[in-house]
Parts: sequence; C-alpha cells; structure tokens
Amino acid sequence: MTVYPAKQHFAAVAAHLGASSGVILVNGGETLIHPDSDTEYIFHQDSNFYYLSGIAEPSFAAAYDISTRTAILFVPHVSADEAVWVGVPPSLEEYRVAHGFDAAHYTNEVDAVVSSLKANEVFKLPESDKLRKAVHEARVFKDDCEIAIMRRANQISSAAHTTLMKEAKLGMNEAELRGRFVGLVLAQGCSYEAYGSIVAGGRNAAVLHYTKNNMALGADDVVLVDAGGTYGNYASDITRTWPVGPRFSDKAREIYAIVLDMQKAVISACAPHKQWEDMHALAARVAAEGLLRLGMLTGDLESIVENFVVGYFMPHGIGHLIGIDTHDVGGYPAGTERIDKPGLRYLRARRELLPRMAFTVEPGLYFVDAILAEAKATPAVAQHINFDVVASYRSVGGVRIEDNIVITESGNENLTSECPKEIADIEALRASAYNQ
Ligand SMILES: [Mn+2]
Repeated sequence: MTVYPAKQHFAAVAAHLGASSGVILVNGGETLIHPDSDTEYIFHQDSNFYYLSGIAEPSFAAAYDISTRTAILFVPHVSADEAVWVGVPPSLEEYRVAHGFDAAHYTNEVDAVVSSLKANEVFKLPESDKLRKAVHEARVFKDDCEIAIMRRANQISSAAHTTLMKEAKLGMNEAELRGRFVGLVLAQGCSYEAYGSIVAGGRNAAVLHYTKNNMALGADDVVLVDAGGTYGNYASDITRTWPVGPRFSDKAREIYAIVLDMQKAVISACAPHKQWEDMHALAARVAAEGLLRLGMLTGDLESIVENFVVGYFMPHGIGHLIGIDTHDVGGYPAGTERIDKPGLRYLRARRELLPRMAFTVEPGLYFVDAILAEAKATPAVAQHINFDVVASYRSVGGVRIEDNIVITESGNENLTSECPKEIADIEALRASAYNQ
C-alpha cells in the first residue's frame, strides 16, 4: 500500500513558509451533529489537514518540527465504551506506520509534546494566515501520489458518465440519473459525490447551479450532467451534455460542436507559462467565431471580443483549480484581483500555469433569459447579437463540456480522456441505450 506523502507535504509547506525553524501545528475536523439530534453530518475532513496527514477521520491533530523534519501524529483516544459503537481502532504505532509519521501520541498530549520541542515559533491553523497561505500554495502543486489518486477519481467518474449515456432513456427523471451516478462511483470506492451533482434536462441547463434534479427528461432535450466522485479525498469534476434521444437535434448539435471546439482549443493551449485568463479569452474567441458562423452574432470579430459579447452566453469562468477540493485553493495568489467583465468576473483562478497544477477546462454556452435581457439593454453588446436567431436556439438550454487536466513540463495530461465527448461516440452510446 502506498503511504500518502503527508511528511513531504509538511516539507513543501515549510518551504513556502520560508522558515528554517519552528513548529507547524494543525487540527483535523470534528464530527458535527444536526441541531437537537444525535445524527451526525457526513464527515468531511478539513482539506488542509488531510493534505498534511492523509487522515480522513475526525478529531486528529498533527505537528511538524521544521528544523529536525520530524512529523508527529496525534490520535484521539477511543475508550472501551466508545469502541462498542465505532470498533477497536488501530494502535498508535499502526497509525504512525500507515501514515508515514515519525512519532504518534494521543491528542491529550498535544500541548506537552509541542512545548517539549522548544520551538521559537508555533505556526498554527486556523489562527495563522501565513501558514494558511503556505499550505494553500503547496496544495496547488500535485505530487505523483496525488496525481495517481486524481487519475483514479477521474477513471471511476468517467466510467459512471459513460454508463449514464449507455443507459438513460426518454422519460427518466433527472433524479434517477443522479442516483445511478452516485451508486456507480460509490461502488468503485469513492467516498461521496464531490459536490451536489447537476443533472439538468432541456431548459434546466440554463440554470448554472441547478440542483433540484427532479424533472423528467424530454424527447427533444439535451441533458447536462455535471458530476464527479471523491476518491481518496480527491475530487473529480466532469460535465457531459448529450441528447435524451438517440441523436442531437440540429440546433443542439451546432451549439455542442462550438463548445467542443472551445474546449479542444483550450486543452491544446494549456502548457507551462500560459496565463489562465488567456485560456478564458481563447475560449471566448473560438465561441465568437462559431456563433458568427451560425448568424447568432453579427459584425466585427474584434469588436465582439472587445465588448465581451460571449460573456453573455458563457457567464462563468473557463475552469478552476481542482484537488482535495472541487474548487481548490490558490486560484488568486496574494495581490491578484478579479477582472470585472462579463464572463471573467467569475473566473476562479488568475495565475501562470505551471507543471503539476490541476485544472478543470469547462467551456459552455447557455441561453439564460435574464442575461440575454441584460445584453439587449447594453447597446455595445446588443449591436452584435441577432436575438431572433438566439430565440431559435433557446430550447437547447445550455451545453457544457468539462475535463480535468494536469499541467506537465510539455503541455498537459487529460485525466478524463476516457469519458466520451465526440458527437459520433456519444450518439453511438445513446443509440445503444434504445437498442437493448
Ligand atoms: Mn467545475
């Protein structure tokens, strides 16, 4: 069994802290109880603590002596009474070895052990902003072990998406698809869905964070499925959009083809030293070219780009960092501001792409009535939009295609390459759903 490289992660954090001595002390998450009940919320480990310990259970702590590079794990004591309910836990030594620590103690010894280290400074979470920034920066760069876990999270989630495409039929409820997806990823070892899945048929896809997931799928609809499993505490975040029937309608196919072009252009461009906001701009340019061909946009391409017209059809950013959290930390390093322009305003990262960063690439085009009304009321934007043509595509709702990539020395690795997205592959799967 591979040991999660918690100790190397402490060393990476110490390097980002720029400290040659002192102690890092972090507490894990605690179990939360629903108000006035004895029912627990499903436990999610504190992400910073998981990164530094590889421990997914509640009530632990961990410390690291920077100068001696000693990692110490603190384990909650389980009484004989409690063991009746939760089982007999591993011993201190078993925990120490399994998680690659140098020493292990019970949590009631934290203060005594830390003071015995006679540190000139104790950096502690959640109190120390300096430590938090260092942990976040370390988490941006995934090591081989983390990338291997993320590969598996994405394989499992890709397979589940493929199964939905193979099985879903007209008249099924969005809830059935969500339930099937969650069942498939749990059966393959995921601990939970990485975020509230979005299963949005037809016009529901025009609600960006649609989570009702409770309507029947209609014959002419495309369905947008944004779902991923969390495996080994690392998230997967995949979106596929496909026809409920065996084939895309002409209108849906045209929009899908443009979104696929946007995504391929961005994935081809993602490489060290590119800027993430430039990836967003590239997607917007490819979309503008495609929508010009459809006659949905009119006029000069450069003017369309300068007026952020595509931002009214893709109101979200091109993607985000991903890791332990779906929207992972570190998107805006200190001193980086958001860009207040349509589409760019919600960009979840602004930074230079470097090897070992993991991103989602998730272009989309949507027909959101409220945003289109705003476009109509903005002359510099409205001059470039043929609203009659827009109306003829309104029933498509929205299309998004989302993959997960890791930046490499020479470009990137697509972790979701096993999840079909070519029109011919999707239609073959959809046809097979109706030929059983
Ligand atoms: Mn995403």
